[in-house]
Amino acid sequence: MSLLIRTWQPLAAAFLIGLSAQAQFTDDFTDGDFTANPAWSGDDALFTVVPDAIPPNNRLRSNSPGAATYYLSTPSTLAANAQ
Ligand SMILES: [Ca+2]
Repeated sequence: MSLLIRTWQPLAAAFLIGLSAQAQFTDDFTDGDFTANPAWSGDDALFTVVPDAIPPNNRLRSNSPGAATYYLSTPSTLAANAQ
């Protein structure tokens, strides 16, 4: 019986990790615009979207001249469904 549990524990862990990954929100900024689809808000004057080394991907970059506290956020319903 313990052999069966030891065999299935890694599979169960991989399954649960896969489920938790579905609760993550991602944005690849391929449209080059973080103010729409989805709309990110916050200190938007301190951010810009720049081309990534691998087209068509883009990257969100900070324009802050130095160390500071700034943020962007976007609403998501994924967290409400996470377990
Ligand atoms: Ca966008």
